[in-house]
Amino acid sequence: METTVILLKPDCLARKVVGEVIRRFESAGFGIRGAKMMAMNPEMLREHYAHLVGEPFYPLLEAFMMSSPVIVLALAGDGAIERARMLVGPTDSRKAAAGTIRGDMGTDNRRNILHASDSPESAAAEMARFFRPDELFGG
Ligand code: IDP
Ligand code: MG
Repeated sequence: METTVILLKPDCLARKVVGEVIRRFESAGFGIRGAKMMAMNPEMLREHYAHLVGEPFYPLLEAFMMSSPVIVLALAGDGAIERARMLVGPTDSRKAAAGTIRGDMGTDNRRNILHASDSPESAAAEMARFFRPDELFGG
């Protein structure tokens, strides 16, 4: 069993598709190990999106991610990290296939509904970044 970290972004909450996104993961066999609502701040985002801090679009990304609270999930399953990325689809919602979460619910390459860890290393770092040990169950 592996655990991946999902962030339900402000557009997910604004579009009221939180339940639908969680339903898709549950239907695919994922189990919930941790869940909470939290407000992002610039320091946390600079760490989480360290690979993008120098991009011209970074200020808009930061503003978007702070435009409302997000919901952080730790989801467990066999091959959870890669399987979640498959369910989520590519970064640009406009290029994501129908049937993927971003393809069905996202808007563009910034407003794309959710984040999913992209490797075992980032999943471990994100679990430590967003959850205290006593906020993670099972696994
Ligand atoms: P990912 O979320 O598919 O892993 P990353 O390249 O890690 O994609 O980018 C993180 C987030 O930054 C994206 O989900 C999206 O919200 C935003 N982003 C990425 N590339 C662009 C871009 O070219 N323009 C605007 N926002 C972007
Ligand atoms: Mg990424």
